[in-house]
Amino acid sequence: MKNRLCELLGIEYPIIQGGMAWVATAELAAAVSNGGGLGLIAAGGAPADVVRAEIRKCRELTDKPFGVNVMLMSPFAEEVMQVIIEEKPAVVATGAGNPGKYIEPLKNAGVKILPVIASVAMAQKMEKQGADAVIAEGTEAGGHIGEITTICLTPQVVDAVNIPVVCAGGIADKRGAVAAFALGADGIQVGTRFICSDECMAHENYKAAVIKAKDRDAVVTGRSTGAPVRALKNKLTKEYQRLEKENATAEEIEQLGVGGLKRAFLEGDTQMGSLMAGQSAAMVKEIEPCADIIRSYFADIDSILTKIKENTNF
Ligand code: TUI
Repeated sequence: MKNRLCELLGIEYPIIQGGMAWVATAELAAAVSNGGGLGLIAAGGAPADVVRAEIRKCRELTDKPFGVNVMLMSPFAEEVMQVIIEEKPAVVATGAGNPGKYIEPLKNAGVKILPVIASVAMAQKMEKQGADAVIAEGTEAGGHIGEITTICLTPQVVDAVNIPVVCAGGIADKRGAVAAFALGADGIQVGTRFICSDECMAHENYKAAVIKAKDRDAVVTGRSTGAPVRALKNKLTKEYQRLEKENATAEEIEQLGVGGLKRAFLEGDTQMGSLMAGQSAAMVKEIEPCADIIRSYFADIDSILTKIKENTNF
């Protein structure tokens, strides 16, 4: 199903892998790009030299287009953007903020820019400032989240902008992909499902926790500090919730999370590690190669979407 998003990004299937801090390494990004989607290296909170090394590693692993996700709350965001302008990956996706000031320099470097947004106003602002597409991420997603659900956010963003819209948050399988396209999206972004891929470098305990997760296990902490994060319920999230209930200071709460992703990803600490994952974790059942995961989202999807269109008025 080649469409305008595939044309824009030079990919075979309209699927982007979510930019998961720590989890989205060069290996994962390259595997997704080799499978026909767009892989993203997550810069997360990493310094610029680490991101440069990841970009170069990814180039060795794939000759297909790939991107970098820049987490704008990172203290290194500015220097990471500078490295991106020098290294020129095909795409930059941004999260957790407004990338406005970077759009022009990125465009001048020939890098496509896809901001993740969680509201209609932000989508319109990004279009006006020259973004190539937007990734509309619903609250079902993992990690740092907005408030609106995927099913409500996507059609509103589709109606509000003319650039391609990528639907994100809760898309665990082909049913979710069909729903996203029915809502008018041009593509999907998938994060959690790719944690459980052969090529994902996350500790096996992290992958096992995603597979074990049930419907109510992906909980939100940090609402009180204004930076809500969705992760799998464990000792760490319970500790967060206790501190929030006791009205602890933002510093105390934030201190608890320091190093949490590293503990989960590298050490496999499923109790005090931050097992960021979306609500779709409950639908992930097995570890498979990225290429197979991508194919499973798109098998026969054209005929399914054609049938839907024949039977409805949109
Ligand atoms: O960024 C994400 N998800 C993330 S970032 C992350 S790293 C992290 N580590 C520890 C604590 C907190 C974060 C883990 N997961 N998703 C994209 C996303 N962006 N979701 C929501 C937004 C967003 C929110 C506000 C985008 C723009 C925005 O605009 C704010 C403004 O400036 O108006």
